[in-house]
Amino acid sequence: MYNVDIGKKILSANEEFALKNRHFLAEKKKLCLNMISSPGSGKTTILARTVTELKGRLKIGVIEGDIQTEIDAKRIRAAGAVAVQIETGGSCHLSAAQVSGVLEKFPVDEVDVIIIENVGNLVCPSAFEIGESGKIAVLSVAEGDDKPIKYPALFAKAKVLLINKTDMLAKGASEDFDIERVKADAYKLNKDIEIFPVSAKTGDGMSQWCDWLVNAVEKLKSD
Ligand SMILES: Nc1nc2c(ncn2[C@@H]2O[C@H](COP(=O)(O)OP(=O)(O)O)[C@@H](O)[C@H]2O)c(=O)[nH]1
Ligand SMILES: [Mg+2]
Repeated sequence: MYNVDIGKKILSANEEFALKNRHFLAEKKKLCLNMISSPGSGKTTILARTVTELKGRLKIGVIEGDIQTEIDAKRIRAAGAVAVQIETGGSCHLSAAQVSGVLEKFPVDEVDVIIIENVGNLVCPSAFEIGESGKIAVLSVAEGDDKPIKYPALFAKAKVLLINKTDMLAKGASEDFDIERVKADAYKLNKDIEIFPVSAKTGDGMSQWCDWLVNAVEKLKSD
């Protein structure tokens, strides 16, 4: 049996592409966020509302990942931002190679930040780096407050957690969803995570998330 240690980590093909994307984006000083959640928690609605709320303040470019269809990219374009759709054709997560292919033709210089909406899934997307500066987790109140402890990987890695659909709580729907429990569980996994309760439908809480985004872009530019 031979055990050869060449003292060098061998990167997977995905890690190679993620590194390439990271270098490309770092050279251009562009913030790139990887948005991850279950299907239907409100990623596209949050993004469309963020584009509208930050019009004139921040230029957002979006890469949409879905198994099939251009529906989400069209929704983002309708909100006024550039959006490119990746259809994974069955894969439950975006790969760094797919993102690399899009970045080659994306108008990166014309935007301040790129947000990538990953395929709706709480598990696989958090296991594959795509060259992002950080991950944004979205959890809607309709999904139950036990998700951070049941799916810890995403919440442990995310820079931001958006707790969406808070309007439902006000209406008495999902009344057993305990926001304080979610916050406590998320902080236990990740003491630095920033948590913003929002309603992409009513706009409640969106300005705090938008301010965080603007500050994160400014910080990267001045670093
Ligand atoms: N009540 C409520 N519904 C929302 C909110 N955000 C999104 N939705 C609805 O949730 C559904 C899924 O939203 P979508 O943005 O497509 O989720 P995605 O699959 O994560 O991109 C749509 O019917 C949205 O209108 C919200 O803040 N409150
Ligand atoms: Mg979507």
